[in-house]
Amino acid sequence: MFVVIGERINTSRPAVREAVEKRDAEYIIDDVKKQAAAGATYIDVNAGARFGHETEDMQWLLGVVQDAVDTPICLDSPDPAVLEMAYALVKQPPMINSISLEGERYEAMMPFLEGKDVSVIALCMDDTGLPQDAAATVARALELAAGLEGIGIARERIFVDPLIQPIATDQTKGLMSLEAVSTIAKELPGIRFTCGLSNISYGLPQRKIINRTYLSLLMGVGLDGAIIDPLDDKIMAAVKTTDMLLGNDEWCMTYLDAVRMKQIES
Ligand code: THG
Repeated sequence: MFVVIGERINTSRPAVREAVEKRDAEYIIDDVKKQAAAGATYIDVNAGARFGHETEDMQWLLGVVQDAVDTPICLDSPDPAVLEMAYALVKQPPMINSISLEGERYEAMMPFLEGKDVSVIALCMDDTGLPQDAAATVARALELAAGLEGIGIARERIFVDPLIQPIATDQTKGLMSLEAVSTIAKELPGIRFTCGLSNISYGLPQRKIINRTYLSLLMGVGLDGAIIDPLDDKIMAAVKTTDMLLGNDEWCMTYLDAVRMKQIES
């Protein structure tokens, strides 16, 4: 089953930021109940946008979200100390978002992750920044997977994030991640993938059609999860339709159920 990581609880979104500032639990509860009902596999929680408040905002959000729904949490922070604090507060095995090859982050994350009952997002980022071609993305994914498998994280629980980059400034960036995902899937059978999509459409109009079309292309080469808005009916329809077309929906049952519930329309 495609892994839908619901992206909405992120303080970079103005409405969430305001709710967190006011400690408006009702707003958050209502939002995550809708995400869970719409089929989120995980609820991503990112409290990074209020500078100096990440730890206390993350603590508060985790309390509110976990009182409202039983959906597992995707803990989203670049700061290993925040992830470690947050890990102690989750009631179910979380997804850890994320580790990368950036030196300090890698060194702090590895001992923390060792022996933990978690899934992990492995960002193909290092101290030189974003990968510049598919070969670099592949090399970084292999290094991250070897490290994580070496500390006992099962391959099926490693979600490689190839780091999608804007097509507007470089027309090769769409193919770059498609090629990377396809190669990594062959090199590491059983590895998983996820990504945030919105970077692909940065700088272009009508971004959502670009995001969901690219999502289908990525699914075609093996993407099996994404950080998306589960309340966006059109992207959820694209996920279900693509999953069916790729042979992952026996008798088209999930597709047909979604049509019957008016979640998918031409
Ligand atoms: N990879 C990983 N984690 C990530 C990202 C990634 N976490 C953060 C981010 N990228 C994914 N999360 C979001 C959350 C909200 C929005 C986008 C990505 C968002 N986007 C529109 C905007 O920017 O204006 C608004 C959409 C809307 O609400 O209508 O809000 O790449 N591992």
